[in-house]
Amino acid sequence: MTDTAEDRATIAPERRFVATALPAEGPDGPLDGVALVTIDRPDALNALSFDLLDELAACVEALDRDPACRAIVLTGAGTRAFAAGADIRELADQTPVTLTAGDRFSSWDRIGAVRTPTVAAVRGFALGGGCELAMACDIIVAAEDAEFGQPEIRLGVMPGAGGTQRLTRALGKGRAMEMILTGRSIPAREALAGGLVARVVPAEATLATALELAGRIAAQAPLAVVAAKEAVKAADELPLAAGLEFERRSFFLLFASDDQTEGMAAFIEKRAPHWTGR
Ligand code: CO8
Repeated sequence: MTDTAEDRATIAPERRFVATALPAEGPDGPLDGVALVTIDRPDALNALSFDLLDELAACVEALDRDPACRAIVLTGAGTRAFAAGADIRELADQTPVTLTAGDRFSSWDRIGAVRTPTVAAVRGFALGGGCELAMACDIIVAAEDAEFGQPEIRLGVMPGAGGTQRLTRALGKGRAMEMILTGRSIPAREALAGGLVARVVPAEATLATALELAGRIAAQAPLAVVAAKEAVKAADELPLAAGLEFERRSFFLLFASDDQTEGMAAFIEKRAPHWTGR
């Protein structure tokens, strides 16, 4: 019998492909509120097997439930790849029936539903499912040697975990079409110019930069961070008028929080705010 996504999450298989640290270790010691999640399959360029994705989804969901975690950095082990795509050996034997009955793509929905801000630290290849995973994160920090692409067309298929939608939203139709229809990947600088990534840094500085960025997010008022992330995400889904309405309601709601009172009082009293997340 095929186990469901829920079973797989609750049974919590032993960690095989994903390592988690909370708090993450920064250059100057532990980073309060920041978790580091590392995809650890470097011998296959961190290719995303179904089991790996289930494990990743279970990890980020557990962190999302943990109040001690206020930002998540996702990276790939080694220096060569964030992730070189879905596991082609595993995909090769699939049929429409196994893909439908197995419901293994539900892990993508679980990863995309995380409320805690996520920062992808990308070195090397972010291809196919790897590019889709980076794009499912809120912010991408790319190494100068990073390469983003959707090469599925060269395998006789097409992106299946968000590539046609998120790349188009990030880079516009023309560039997304070119990349998806030819399989051409783009270097980090081109991804930066197009707005796909937020920062390009020297390769050795990638993880430290992502952790530092996550640390700055983790230091903000927690409720405001979650509400702001939700509103920015809504910009992809809603027409402008509905998005503006959603933003305004979220803004008004934050005036019920202790952190709004504290943040504004701290500004007026010229002191640092102390957030309680209430
Ligand atoms: N799947 C499985 N194994 C892989 C993958 C992959 N995607 N990528 C690399 N590997 C393995 C190689 O087979 C090799 O293993 P071994 O040493 O046992 O032969 C090892 O990693 C090292 O790779 P290479 O020897 O190929 O390294 P190179 O430096 O020569 O080349 C490349 C690096 C260019 C990145 C090359 O490995 C490559 O082209 N990889 C495949 C890239 C690709 O096509 N990605 C898209 C995959 S399809 C996809 O992502 C669909 C997503 C759909 C949704 C997700 C569903 C789960």
